[in-house]
Amino acid sequence: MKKRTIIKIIIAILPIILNFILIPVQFNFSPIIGPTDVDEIRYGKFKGDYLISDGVGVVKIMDPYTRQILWKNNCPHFFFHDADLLPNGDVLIADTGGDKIIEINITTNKVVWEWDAKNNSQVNWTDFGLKNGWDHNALSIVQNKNPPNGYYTHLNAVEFINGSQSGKKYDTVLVSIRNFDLLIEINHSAKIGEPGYLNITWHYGIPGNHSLLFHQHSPKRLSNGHTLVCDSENNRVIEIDKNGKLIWEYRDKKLRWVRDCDLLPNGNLLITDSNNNRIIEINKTTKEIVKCFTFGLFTPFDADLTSDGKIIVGNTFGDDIIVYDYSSGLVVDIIGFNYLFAPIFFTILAVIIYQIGNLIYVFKNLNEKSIIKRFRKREVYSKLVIIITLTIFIYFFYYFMAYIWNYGIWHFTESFPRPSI
Ligand SMILES: [Ca+2]
Ligand SMILES: [Ca+2]
Repeated sequence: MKKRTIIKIIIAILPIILNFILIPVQFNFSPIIGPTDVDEIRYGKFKGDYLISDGVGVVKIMDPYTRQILWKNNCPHFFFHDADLLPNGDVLIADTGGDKIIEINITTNKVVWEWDAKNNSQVNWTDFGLKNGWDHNALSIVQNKNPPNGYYTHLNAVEFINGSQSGKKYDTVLVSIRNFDLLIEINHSAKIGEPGYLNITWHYGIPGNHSLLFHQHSPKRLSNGHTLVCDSENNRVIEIDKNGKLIWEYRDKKLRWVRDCDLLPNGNLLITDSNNNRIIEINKTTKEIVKCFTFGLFTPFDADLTSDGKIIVGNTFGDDIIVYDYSSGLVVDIIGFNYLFAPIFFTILAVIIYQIGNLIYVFKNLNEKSIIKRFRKREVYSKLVIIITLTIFIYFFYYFMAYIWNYGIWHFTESFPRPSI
């Protein structure tokens, strides 16, 4: 086989090899790994920064402009899903791997409050189930603390609810327990020994009863007291009142695993349609899609509208946070490295290296006169043009990808309506 053919084969295989190397290595270098929930911090000394729940059990606060990590918890578990910054400055975390909700003081990095779904002295599920008339199937789900295939609770969301805003004398946290198909609200104010300590003050759903909820995500308490929740494996978003009555429903057979839904200031809903790799905004009344964001998305978990008019997305399998301009729909920033694009990136890099190698080969062992002579040849210029063009392309890689996607590719690849962008 000719030497050149061997080099060409290596160049073709190199991106694939690099990808295999990159995936484990990026765990050490990437600022974000498998992000789930990403919040813009709205108050306090971290105002404007992002609170990020990384899939590898780290919650961190990042300055989105400098990419500097300003804080991170140092008690990692395998899996965190969701975090909330509390008005007192602590961070509340849905510790999926530990079947717990924990509150961490940012200054001391110590756990200052916790609710443990596995701890009988904090919650007796059998008593709770019997009191609420659960059947044998529901009781057997909550009683099996070590299910053979997976987590006990897989609790996947926590939201702090200020009592004064909801007419209560105490604050609560709204928790989604995915494997129980259950939402609960827990008293967060009462301390150990005080009346009401860790009491479940509200709940919705029955374990195993999929007509109510089926592996839900991201419940939100609305200002009218209703609860908005993604009923993920039923492929719908529902709103229920405090008595558990279904008030509103958005069900579409095109939805695939909805995992986040926010009520926007204009009354529309921002929905993360995870397995369709898209964020949609729908009109709550007509249920029509009015906006759709897709660029670079790879099983996104959560999307929020920020105070400065951006949509920030925790793009779990893309290993990054994608930031869109809300009104134009264009990508304005990507935080982290999206290995979705790595094959393209490394193929181009390999071509550049190959062409540089070629150039070196052409000029090897030539004297000064012959070098000048060789520079007059068209072949040398074409190689230089390729190297310079591709180097510029690599440098502005994400901007080019964003441009190509926003203005072109989706016209051919997408079967969903995209009215506004
Ligand atoms: Ca959150
Ligand atoms: Ca959200």
